[in-house]
Amino acid sequence: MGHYKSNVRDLEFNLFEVLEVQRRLGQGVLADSDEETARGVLSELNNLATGPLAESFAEADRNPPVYDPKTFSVTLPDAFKRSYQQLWDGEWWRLGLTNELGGFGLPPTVQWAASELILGANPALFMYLAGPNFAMVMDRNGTEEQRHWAQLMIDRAWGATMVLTEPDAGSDVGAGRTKAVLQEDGSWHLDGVKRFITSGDQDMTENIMHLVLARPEGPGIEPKAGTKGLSLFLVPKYLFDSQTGELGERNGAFVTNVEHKMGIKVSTTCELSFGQHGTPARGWLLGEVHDGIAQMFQVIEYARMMVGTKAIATLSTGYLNALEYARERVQGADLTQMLDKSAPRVTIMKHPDVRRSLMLQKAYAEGLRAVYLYTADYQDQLWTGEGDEQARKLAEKVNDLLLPIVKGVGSERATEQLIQSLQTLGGSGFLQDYPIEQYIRDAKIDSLYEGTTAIQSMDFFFRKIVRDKGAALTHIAGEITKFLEAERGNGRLKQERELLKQALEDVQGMLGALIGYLSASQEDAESVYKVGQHTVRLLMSAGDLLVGWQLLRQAEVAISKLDAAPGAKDKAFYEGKLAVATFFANQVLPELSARRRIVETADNALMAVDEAAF
Ligand code: ST9
Ligand code: FAD
Repeated sequence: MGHYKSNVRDLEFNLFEVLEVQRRLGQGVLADSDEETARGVLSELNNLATGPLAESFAEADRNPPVYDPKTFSVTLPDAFKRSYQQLWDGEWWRLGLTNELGGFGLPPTVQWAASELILGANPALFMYLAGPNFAMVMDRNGTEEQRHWAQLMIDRAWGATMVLTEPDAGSDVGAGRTKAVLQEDGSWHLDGVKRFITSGDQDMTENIMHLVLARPEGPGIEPKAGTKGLSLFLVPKYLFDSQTGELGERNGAFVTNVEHKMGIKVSTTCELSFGQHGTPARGWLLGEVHDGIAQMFQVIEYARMMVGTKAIATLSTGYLNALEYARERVQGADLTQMLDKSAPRVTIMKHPDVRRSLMLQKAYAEGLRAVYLYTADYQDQLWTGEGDEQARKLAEKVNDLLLPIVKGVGSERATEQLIQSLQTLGGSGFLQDYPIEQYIRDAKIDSLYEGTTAIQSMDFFFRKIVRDKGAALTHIAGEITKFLEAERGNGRLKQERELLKQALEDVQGMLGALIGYLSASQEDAESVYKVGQHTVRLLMSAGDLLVGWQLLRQAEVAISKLDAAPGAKDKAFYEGKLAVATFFANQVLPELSARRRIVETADNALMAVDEAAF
C-alpha cells in the first residue's frame, strides 16, 4: 500500500448528498456530464492517485532534483517523471479547462474534489501541470496571436510558471524592480532577477512559459509606483514559431539557482534571471494592456484555492494514517483500570486523549474539505453563468471572501493538526517509515506561499469585508442564520445550534470591534495597529465558524440518511458525521467567546514595547 489514504466517500458525500451538484450536470456547459461521469472521474483518478502517483512521493523527497549551474538546467528524479507521465497520458490536465480548450465539461466542485486526490497523493505533480491552466488565463486575456499560443501550449504540453517574487519583493509585490524595455519589433527585453519560482525549470516538458510581472519602460509609458506599475509578460524558455510552436533559440531567461528546502523538494524553487547572461530575455505583453497585477490575480486566485486544497488534502491523509495506526497500536490499560497493573492492554484508540486528538483532526480535515467545496459551489455558479448579473456578482464576491479562509485557515490548521497526526504515532511518527513527517515538511509551505497568513488575513478584512461593505459577509451570515432557524434534524442538534449561534455572534462582535478601531484611526492613526494585531485572529475564528457550520450542515444530512436505516458501512459514516459535528460545536466553538473578549479589549501596549525588550 502506498502512503496516500484518500477519502472518496467523503468527497462524494459533499458533492452528491450535501451540495447536490448533480442538479447542475447535464445542462449548458455541463451538458456532457452527469453524476455517473463525475463519480467515474473520482474513482478513476483515485486509482491513479493511490497507485502510480503516490508511488514516487517519498522517493522524490529522498532524491530531490539536481541542478547543473553550467547548463542552468534541472534534472528531476526518474520515478517522479514516470508519475507525471501517467498523469499527462491520462489527460488529467483537461480537468480544469473550459470546453472550448478541451475540458471534461465538469464544474469546479468536481474539478477541485478530483484535484484533492492528486494534491494528497503527490502535490508537486499538480503544480508541474500548470501549463494548460495558465494557458487558459492567456486565452482569456491575450491577443488573437497569444490565444493561438495558448492552444500551442496545451497541444505541445508545455510547462508554465508564475513569476512575481524578487529578493526585496515578497509580500510586497509592488516593490519589484525587474523591468521590461520595449523593442522596435513590439517585443520586450526583460532585465532583472526573480526568486523562489516554482517549476522554474524541469526536464519533463519541451518548453516553459513564464508569466512574469515587470515594470514596462518605453516611449509614452508613464512609470507608476507599486503593483499598479507592473505589467504581465509572456517569456518562454525557448523562442518558438508563432504558428507551429516549433522551438527556436534559447531565450535569455535562465534558472541560476535552485533552493534547498524543508519539504516539497521535488517541486523546484528557482532563481530566474532575465537578460543577465549575454542573451536577451524576450517577452510579450499579455493582451497589450498594462494591467499586470489584475491579470496575475486571475492566476493567484486559482493558486490560492489550490494551496488551500493541497493543505487540506494532506491533513486528510495524515489523519487517516494516524487513525489506522491508532486502531492497531496496543499500549497501556484502559483508564478505568489504570491502577490494576495486570489489566489487559488496549489499543491507543481507547485512550480518551487519543480520541480527542483524532476527532479534532477529523473535524478540521472534513470540515475544511466542506469549506473548500462550499467555496467551489460559488465557482460553479460563475462557471455555468447561471442566475442574473446580480446573482453572479454576489457569487464572485462570496468566492473572493472565502478564498483567504480556504488558503489561510486551511494551511494553518493543516500544519497544526498534522503535528497531532504525528503525535498519534508516538515516536514512530518521527520516523521516515511513515509518511507524516514528510507531510508536515511538505505542507508547511502552504501558509507561506501565495501570500502568508498575515497577508490572507488583511486581504480578508480590508478588501473582502471593509471594501466590499460587508456584502458577501452579510450573505454568509444570512445563510448561517437560515440554517439556525430551519431547525431540521428531528429536534436533535439543538444545543449545537445554540453554540453555532453564539459563535456567529462572537465573530460579528470581533468584526464590530475591528471596524470600530479602523474608524477611530481617522482621528488617531495608530488605532489601525489594533486592527493589525487581530486580523489573523479574526480570520482563524471565521474559519472555525465556517467549519462548525459546515459540519452541522453535514450532520443534518446524516440524520436524515440514518433515518432511512442504511447499511453498516454507511451507518458508521453518518454516525461519524454526527459525532464530529457535536464534538466541534462543544469543544472548539466556545473558544470564540474568549477570542472575542481579547479583540474587544485590544490596546496598543504591544506596539509601545521597545524593540530592545523583545
Ligand atoms: C507563489 C506561488 O507564491 C506558489 C506556488 C505556485 C504553484 C504554481 C502553479 C499552481 C497552479 C497549478 C495549476 C495546475 C492545474 C492542474 C489541474 C488539473 C489536475 N483578489 O490591495 P492593493 C489586485 S506566487 C484579486 O492596493 P498592494 C487588484 O488588481 C507569489 N485581486 O495591493 C488590486 O487593484 P484594485 C504569490 C487583488 O498594496 C491590486 O492588486 N505572492 C487582490 O499594491 C492592488 O491591490 C503573493 O501572493 C485579491 N485578493 O499590494 C503576494 N488583492 O484594488 C502576497 C489585490 O484596484 N501579497 N488585488 O482592484 C499580497 O497579496 C499583497 O496584499 C499585495 C499588496 C501584493 C496584493
Ligand atoms: P516576507 O514578505 O519578507 O514576509 C516575512 C514575514 O513578515 C511573514 O511572516 C509575513 O507574513 C510578514 N509580513 C510581511 N509583510 C507584512 C505586512 N504588510 N503585514 C503583516 N505581516 C507582514 N513566488 C513567485 O512569484 N512564484 C512562485 O512560483 C513562488 N513559489 C514559491 C515556492 C516556495 C517554496 C517559496 C518558499 C516561495 C515561493 N514564492 C513564489 C514566493 C512566496 O510567494 C513568498 O515567499 C511569499 O509571498 C512571502 O514573501 P517573503 O518570503 O519575501 O516574506
